[in-house]
Amino acid sequence: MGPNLTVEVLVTPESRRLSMEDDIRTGLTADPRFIPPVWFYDEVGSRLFDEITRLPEYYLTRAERGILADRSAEIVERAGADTLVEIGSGTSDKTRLLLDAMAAAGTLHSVVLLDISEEVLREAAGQLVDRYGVDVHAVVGDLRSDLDKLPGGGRQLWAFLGSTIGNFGPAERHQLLTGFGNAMRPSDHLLLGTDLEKDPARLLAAYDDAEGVTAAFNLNVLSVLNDALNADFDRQRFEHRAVWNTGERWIEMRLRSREAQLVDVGALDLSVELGAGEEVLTEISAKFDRHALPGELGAAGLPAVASWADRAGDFLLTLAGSGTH
Ligand code: SAH
Ligand code: AVI
Repeated sequence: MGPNLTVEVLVTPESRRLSMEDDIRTGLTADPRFIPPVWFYDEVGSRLFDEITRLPEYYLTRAERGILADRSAEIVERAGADTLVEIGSGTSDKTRLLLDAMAAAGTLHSVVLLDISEEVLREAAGQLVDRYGVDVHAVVGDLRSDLDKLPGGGRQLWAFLGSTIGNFGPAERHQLLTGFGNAMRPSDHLLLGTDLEKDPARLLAAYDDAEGVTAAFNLNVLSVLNDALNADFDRQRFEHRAVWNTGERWIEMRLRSREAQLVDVGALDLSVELGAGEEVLTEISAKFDRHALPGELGAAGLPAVASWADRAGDFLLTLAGSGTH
């Protein structure tokens, strides 16, 4: 029998709509208003993110890929895993470096992928089956609620790459990491990618690129809400903003209303009155202190085992165990 591709859909169109309605009602009636970043990733948003990863200003993906190119054999050996579980997998592009290393070591048995973005997930999963000839179990789900529904089995290396962990605030981050620890078994490991603190000018350029791809990615969330919730956001009346929050050590992406306006969200029966210059927070992207990270992981029951930075010190990969419970 050949390798199997299984696609399990935990987020149905109906449950996605309910969860979006909940998030958007809460976010657009809050002060200040916000839209959770999970809703960026419809098919267009996922393609735009992929374009971002190739921008000259967006060093994160290149830096992480460089570490993986140099260190995957060592990471895989230390983790001793036969199953790769990738959370928020997207195109799973960099992940191939880990899978190549597992295949070279003769230990690659199967792959599990979890992402909210169904089209991109299906495409990535299909490509991995073809390339590696192993079983791939793709789960369309929400990493905030579905970690415990992932298939067990094998010695697992969980990969949470790209600094996606930074898109969650401190409390949610702790909850998420604790959720990883609870869903993993004692012999499993977590490989966590984190963007490190650096000159704010470089950060601002990475989140406000010259070509305007990040602006298009940010504004696309308005089209997502128009389509899914029958809202009437006019993208022309908003502008992209990237701001470094010095106190919190994170980048904020915001959408600024160019003028006073009334926006209708049909599915929520909600009218939102936005002031001229009012900003809606759409994403935080935290930047990490490599010395504080082991403490944060340890507090979530995930003791750090080893870490690797790129030569420029821009990005960090940390391998953590799950052995404290
Ligand atoms: N891991 C890839 C992609 C990072 S982009 C990389 O390192 O380049 C963030 C990914 O997480 C997207 O593919 C997006 O669809 C997914 N994602 C964001 N929020 C999610 C959520 N709540 N549940 C599941 N997937 C989510
Ligand atoms: C997915 N995530 C880690 C990206 C980031 O850098 O925070 C999303 C992104 N936002 C703007 N550009 C890229």
